[in-house]
Amino acid sequence: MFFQKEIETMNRKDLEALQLERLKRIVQYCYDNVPFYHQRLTEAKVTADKIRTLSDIQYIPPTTKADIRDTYPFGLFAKPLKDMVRIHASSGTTGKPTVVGYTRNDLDMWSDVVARLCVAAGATDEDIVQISFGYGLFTGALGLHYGLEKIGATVIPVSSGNTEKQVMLLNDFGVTALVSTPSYALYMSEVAREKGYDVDQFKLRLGLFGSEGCTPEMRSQVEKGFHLFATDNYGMSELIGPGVSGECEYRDGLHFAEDHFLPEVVDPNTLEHKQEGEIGELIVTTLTKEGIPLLRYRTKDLTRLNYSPCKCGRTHVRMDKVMGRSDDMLKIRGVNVFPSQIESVLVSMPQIGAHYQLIVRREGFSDTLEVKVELVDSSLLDKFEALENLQKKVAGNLRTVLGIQAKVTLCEPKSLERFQGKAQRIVDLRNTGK
Ligand code: DLL
Repeated sequence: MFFQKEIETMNRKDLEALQLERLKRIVQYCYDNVPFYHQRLTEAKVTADKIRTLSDIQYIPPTTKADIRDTYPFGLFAKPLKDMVRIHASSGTTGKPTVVGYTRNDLDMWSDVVARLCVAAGATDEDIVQISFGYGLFTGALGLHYGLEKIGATVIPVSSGNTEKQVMLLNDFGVTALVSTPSYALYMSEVAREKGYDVDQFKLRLGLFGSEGCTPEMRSQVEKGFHLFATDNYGMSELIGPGVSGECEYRDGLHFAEDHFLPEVVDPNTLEHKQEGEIGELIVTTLTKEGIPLLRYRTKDLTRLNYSPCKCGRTHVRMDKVMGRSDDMLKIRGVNVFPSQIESVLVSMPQIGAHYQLIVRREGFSDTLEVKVELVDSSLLDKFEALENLQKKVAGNLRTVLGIQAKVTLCEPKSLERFQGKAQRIVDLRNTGK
């Protein structure tokens, strides 16, 4: 099923011609309407008419999150506030948020691209969809909300929090599709069982999950939790919110909305283009956005692209599930460690649960990694030998995959923190003196 079949299955030659035309137009638009880009493009001696092929994009200087922050709050807006009909912002852990503005056309485009990914994932106008992302400045809830309304689904805007009530509504309203982070869905399924619900009786069949990474191992835990088909979609507030890419029923990569977002994958250090299939940092140019157009925005997300045709008939390039952020990568005693590698190891071991925490410390001149994970069976806590054996086994499996030794702490079931939005599993205590 398609939402906009003609565009989603357009042959690549026509798609690339459309992208080139839109790329030239957006470069001119940025030059004319955003003083920041006027200066950047002038300095780089790039003009719209110099862009003859899509690969000429490499001459455009990239834009970073710092560029948006430095012009806080509205400095990169290409339209006056009067033309903006919505403002969102990403919270950011430090300092000021990054602020984005949407014109009416932007909201239309946004709901179209979200509608596409929902239909690609299998949602229909028959679905009753609970949105358990937080409504507010975060783009997740309202983004999915309007896309799902556009396809005629029945939207229940519950927002995040109050997990017991979430579960009650899932049950009482016969919800068929759930929108949340995968980690929150997992937590909800635990609460459902704790509260004595018969999850087999739930009508849930589809998960539209996103906003955080999720390994295949974790995904199958989430699917078991609620007996649903879990799909992944990706986006970021600076680019639009959710809607940049999403999985179809074959779940073999996330289809990019390539007529609106032009992806590149580069080496994060040299910015040189990676070959198709090679992992690097995703850079995205918004081809049609009016409110805050971005040229070559550095997402810091690591992935790779696959241009081969998909069984579903969509021609738009697929990106791999995000394997991590370049700034989430932990450098421990000189070794690059991705939290997703740790997750794969932990979640595939039946004796331990799917929630975990990674604590990085500096001891003397050396970095240490502690992996805290919950036991499935708390009676093991009284069996010293079995506990020690399991601990060694987890540490051994981690060492095989990561190449470094980690301290493994086995905790009581349900003792680690649960998250209602993006899970924050890394606690980096280096440079904090703790
Ligand atoms: O998380 C937008 C979104 C909302 C996407 C709901 C999908 C569903 P931000 O809060 O700006 O926007 O965070 C963007 O989250 O750069 C990635 O690091 C991460 N991220 C988003 N989706 C995925 C995903 C929204 N499917 C940042 N897999 C991005 C892995 C994801 N990471």
